[in-house]
Amino acid sequence: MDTLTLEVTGMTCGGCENAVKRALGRLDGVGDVSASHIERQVVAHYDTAKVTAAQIREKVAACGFVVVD
Ligand SMILES: [Cu+2]
Repeated sequence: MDTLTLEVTGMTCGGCENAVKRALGRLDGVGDVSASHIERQVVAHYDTAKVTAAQIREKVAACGFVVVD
């Protein structure tokens, strides 16, 4: 498992955190995910053989949040 740490803006509460965690959890190859709107951070553990960092970033964006480069 690799670890992807993203700076994410737009999350404002625990509901946003849960939305990200649920969405990423549905991606095959994604393991534990933590999200914090206070730290503006999403950390995802993932299997590089099954899913790419780009796919994870796209999924966060699809939730309506902004991944900061
Ligand atoms: Cu929220």
